[in-house]
Amino acid sequence: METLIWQSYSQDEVLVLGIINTSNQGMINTFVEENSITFPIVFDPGSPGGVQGGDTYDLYYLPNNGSPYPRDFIVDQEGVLQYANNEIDTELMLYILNELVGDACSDWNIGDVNNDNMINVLDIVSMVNFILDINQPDECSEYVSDFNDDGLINILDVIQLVNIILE
Ligand SMILES: [Ca+2]
Ligand SMILES: [Ca+2]
Repeated sequence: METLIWQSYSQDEVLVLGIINTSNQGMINTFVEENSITFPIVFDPGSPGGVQGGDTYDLYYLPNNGSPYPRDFIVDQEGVLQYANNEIDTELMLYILNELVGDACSDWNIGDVNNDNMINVLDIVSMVNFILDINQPDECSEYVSDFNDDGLINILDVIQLVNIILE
């Protein structure tokens, strides 16, 4: 959770929040320290102060036969619950997160830098402006400009765009 999710996404894309339902600050500190946790931990109001219970815990309770922990949930950008599990399945969580985060540019097409549904000389101009630092690309124009997917926008990408226009 800490390294694979919290540290691998930017914080304006994915927020990891730990909800803890004990009021024992010493226990919280030990857990945070032992697991090197840096994501925010919030207290569950309504917790009687033991190790179970609390308003959020009760609302999101999932019965299982083993430990009462963990409860993992993913809430999407619209506030809709997309994932709920009472065992750790990081691989599935990453898959869902990638689907949710990746969706932002899903209606953009590679090469259509200004997203007007046409690939033409205007897209070349936009791309060259990024390269010359005249304009800064937003996340999606950056994504559709990087033809060879090397994380850079440069002349190699312009050449591929020109080739597409000339085809
Ligand atoms: Ca265009
Ligand atoms: Ca590139």
